[in-house]
Amino acid sequence: MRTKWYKDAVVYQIYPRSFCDSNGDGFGDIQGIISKLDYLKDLGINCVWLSPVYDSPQEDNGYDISNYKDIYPPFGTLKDFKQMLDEMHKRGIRLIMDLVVNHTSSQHPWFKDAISNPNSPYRDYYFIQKGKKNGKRPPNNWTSLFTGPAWERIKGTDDYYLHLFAKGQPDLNWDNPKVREEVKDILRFWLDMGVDGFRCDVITLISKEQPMKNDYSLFPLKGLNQYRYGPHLDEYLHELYADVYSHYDTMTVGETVMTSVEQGKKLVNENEEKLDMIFNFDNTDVDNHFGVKYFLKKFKLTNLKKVYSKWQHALYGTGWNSLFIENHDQRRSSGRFGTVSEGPLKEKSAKALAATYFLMRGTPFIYEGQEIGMTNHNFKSIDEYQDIEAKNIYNLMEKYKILKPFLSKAFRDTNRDNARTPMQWDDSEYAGFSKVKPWLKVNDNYKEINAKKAIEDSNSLYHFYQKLIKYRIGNKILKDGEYSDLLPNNNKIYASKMSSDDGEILVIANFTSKKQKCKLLPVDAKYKLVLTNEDRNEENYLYEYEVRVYEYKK
Ligand code: TEU
Repeated sequence: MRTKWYKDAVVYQIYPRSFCDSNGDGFGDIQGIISKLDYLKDLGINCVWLSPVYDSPQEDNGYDISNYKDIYPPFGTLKDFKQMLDEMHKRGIRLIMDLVVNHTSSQHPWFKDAISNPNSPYRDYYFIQKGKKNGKRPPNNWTSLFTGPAWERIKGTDDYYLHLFAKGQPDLNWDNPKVREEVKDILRFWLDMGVDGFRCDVITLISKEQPMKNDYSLFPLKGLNQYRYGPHLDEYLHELYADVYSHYDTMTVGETVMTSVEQGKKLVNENEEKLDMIFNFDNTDVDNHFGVKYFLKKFKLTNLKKVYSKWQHALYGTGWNSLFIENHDQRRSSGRFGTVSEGPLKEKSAKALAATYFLMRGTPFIYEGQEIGMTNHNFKSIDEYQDIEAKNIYNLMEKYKILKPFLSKAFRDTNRDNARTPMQWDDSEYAGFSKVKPWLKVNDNYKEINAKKAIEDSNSLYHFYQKLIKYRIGNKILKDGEYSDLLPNNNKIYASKMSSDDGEILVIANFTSKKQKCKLLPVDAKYKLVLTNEDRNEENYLYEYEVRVYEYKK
């Protein structure tokens, strides 16, 4: 039944409100996605991860769901959705949806009933507790991942409800078996329609230690240790697998924030039947302190190598990796991870990064616009931001002005709207995303950076990705091979080897804007050069940001 097709997948993430607007309301939609499926087919990907399109008040851009079995009208209808799914399948593209079930929207009928009716059967779907001091204080000191207390008082009562994210995102109580049955019912609804799997939002937070106690640690995110890998997490994930996933040919990828490698190993161990792979954020945390994105630190290539090695070795032979450098919560990779975001080496450096993260054991993911080198947006004022997290941080800086000097740069560089600006399709007004002013400002550089231009230029990053994808899909050495870091202490050159019974693949990349001598060069004559971003070739040197991919087939 389960073919593990995901091991030969390259996944493209669509953030639907920013991808393509077909009906001229400035907001992306499903028909817009359908109109771009040939673009995706040409790029070569064979799976799409679609960020949430369910009905939602959109307080957190759809990560707050009010009806799990319907579509938010500005995106289209269920009929549009089915048409999109069919059109994808016709093109050999699978579809995984975003599953957001750590919390619902506060507009979900369950929650509305739970807070308005003291005898509601839905009260136990959530965490609703009496406040302390006759309701003046919340039940404990936990804080929200979006800043401020994690408890909100229910109007007119002494009760509070838990929300680890926004106020409009009350957490579901997974200890209630009825909640788990509801989730299974949602999963079956979409799988029976033909959907191929799920990206499971903050799935490692679903089990909360009981009772939920005050957290006296120094870490600013209070409560974290009581829910980041809660006591029943393994059990609940296996239950979903046994009751639902095992009956379909699915793929699941769990978003696992602040997860250790030991925990990761347990989550994706193929014998334990929970998740097929996870997104851990060790790679995107290499340029911050303590996993907090606002505490920026200088990037070092050796730190990134350590993360790659750690996860590649940990999961070898037992579980599968996800490989990614961008998503809708991260800033753009252009200018990050040792690359440059401007000037003549911009695309070349992006190609070097692309080849390094793609050619390991795992399923590669590409976030919309990454393939054409879209960049962070230099927003000029807070009015230009839309993201709830960005606004909350901004308000925090306004309230505590003392934080401003520390946080301003991090706020500008790391806020999530950087990745959410409309997809740049061409050089017409609004970048071909829409005919009218979009919901979020288009990046000013759309005339230079857009898909049309990228397709026309045979040397573009887009065409490099096309080659990489083609090379990756079905490649047995990458699928079964073991990773090794050939230069772990070198801060300028990245060099890795994948080896399996079928052969070897070497990736050697210069991560500086200067020519570098490389002791691994020239490579043995048994290796054939299969991909590079450089026309020139020097025996012992790599040109600036040059990457070479060599293959030896046994
Ligand atoms: O994000 C999980 C998460 O922990 C976020 O706080 C993320 O780490 C942060 O935004 C980085 O700045 C998921 C979704 O991907 C995100 O879009 C949602 O806002 C969040 O869950 C709540 O559903």
